[in-house]
Amino acid sequence: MSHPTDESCIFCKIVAGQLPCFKLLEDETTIAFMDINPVNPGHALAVAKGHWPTVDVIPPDVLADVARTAQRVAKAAIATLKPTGVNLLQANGAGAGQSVPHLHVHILPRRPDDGATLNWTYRPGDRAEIEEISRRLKAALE
Ligand code: DGP
Repeated sequence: MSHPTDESCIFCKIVAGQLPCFKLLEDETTIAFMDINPVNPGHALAVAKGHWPTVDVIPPDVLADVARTAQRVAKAAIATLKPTGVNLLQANGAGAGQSVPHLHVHILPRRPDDGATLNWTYRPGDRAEIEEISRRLKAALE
């Protein structure tokens, strides 16, 4: 299936396999992978394969596909990581804290006092820990 791309977009490069990621799943219109700057352990992203920056321009059926993928990842996170809760978060525009203008939903497994807020400062995560959690999530995907 063809979709719009932007050659300067980091998520388009991940979709195209030009940049590595800890991939959780992929289907015709979406991909899910671990966030490289996790707010907390298990932070993952459900991403449209096509380059639509924000919720107002993405076709509704693709948005629904992204939601379905986010749900699958959230279910795996709940089953495997047993967080106290999960936030799904999706930002549109710099004023909303969006740093990558390619539509994505954050899956944030929560822990008590993890300090997660609506907008956060990006810090590189521990790659070995991200990879280990990605393996556990992948094994739990339905
Ligand atoms: P937002 O600020 O809502 O646009 O979220 C963008 C997220 O993408 C942020 O949490 C960090 C993450 N991110 C940025 N660059 C990369 C990358 O190259 N690989 C991965 N896996 N995640 C990235």
